[in-house]
Amino acid sequence: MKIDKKYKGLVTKKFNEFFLVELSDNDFSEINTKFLCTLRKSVSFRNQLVFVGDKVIIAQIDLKSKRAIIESLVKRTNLLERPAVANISNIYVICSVDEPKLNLSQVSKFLISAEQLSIEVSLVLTKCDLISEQRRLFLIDKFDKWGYKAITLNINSPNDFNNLLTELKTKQCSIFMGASGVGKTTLLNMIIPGLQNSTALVSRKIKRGKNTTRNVELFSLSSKRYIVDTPGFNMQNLEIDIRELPNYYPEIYKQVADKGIKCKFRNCLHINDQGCNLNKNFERYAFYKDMIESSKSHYCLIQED
Ligand SMILES: Nc1nc2c(ncn2[C@@H]2O[C@H](COP(=O)(O)OP(=O)(O)OP(=O)(O)O)[C@@H](O)[C@H]2O)c(=O)[nH]1
Ligand SMILES: [Mg+2]
Ligand SMILES: [Zn+2]
Repeated sequence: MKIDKKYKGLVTKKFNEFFLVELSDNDFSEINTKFLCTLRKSVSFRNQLVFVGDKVIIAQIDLKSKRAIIESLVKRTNLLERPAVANISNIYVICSVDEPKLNLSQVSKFLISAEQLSIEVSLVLTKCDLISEQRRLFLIDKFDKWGYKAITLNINSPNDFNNLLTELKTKQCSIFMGASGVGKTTLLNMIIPGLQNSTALVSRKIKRGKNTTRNVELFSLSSKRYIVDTPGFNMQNLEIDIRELPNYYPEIYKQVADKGIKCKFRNCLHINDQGCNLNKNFERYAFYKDMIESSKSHYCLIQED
């Protein structure tokens, strides 16, 4: 029996041509369930793909088989391209301090990639049980200078997880993103009671994760609060509009916002000293400059007053 009514839902998982959709406002509260949906072949998608995190309108709901059809896509607020997730409110870049080893260039690339969405970006350092307290404090200080208050986790210290959980419950839809083996799924299993998603030991031989999580999947934390677990990957070269790069470094954009620094040219890339008032005395400046200089496109830029 199919219900003759349309409902708004949230895509929580996607595999092949199928989507799992959770109803947003549930008329029939007795069925707190997800529907397996396919897309209606219609013009309403205008060739747009549907991703996890998307809000959709579903119809032809069959309560018995738990099947339905996605009729249309609700306008999304943002879309992260890698991993592909829509409507995110917060990004948590997850890095392990060891096993796999902390790679600062990777951390930086993850952070820059995350900053492109113009939403709040947080940094989580996992596996702090593998390093000394002195090293942990050193890392907190380092990332503080990068502009991030690193959240540090130690598997033997449940308090760390409780604090993070309290924070996550205030965010609408957070995503965990980072390399394979850093502990994204372990973290999720720690904070969602009853969840036992697969995790795997980091390979002894190559000291890398084993790509245990295969799908992007959205989990409910509490009413209307979600977390997305994603498959780990390493950051390759970033494709970035170099003119926007200063907006992706807190060391730069905080100087502009908090200290009100102004350069002679409005779109100053802060690489020449002429008319530039940015304090360049920060650790990632060399990395920033390299990114600008390795991009040919900036030679075509015209400086504007
Ligand atoms: N010592 C220690 N090991 C941890 C910690 N967190 C996770 N691990 C271990 O790290 C390994 C990898 O963890 P996963 O949670 O599978 O990592 P993941 O980031 O989900 O990896 P992918 O799904 O492959 O992207 C597992 O063996 C975990 O037990 C921690 O805080 N301390
Ligand atoms: Mg995982
Ligand atoms: Zn400047």
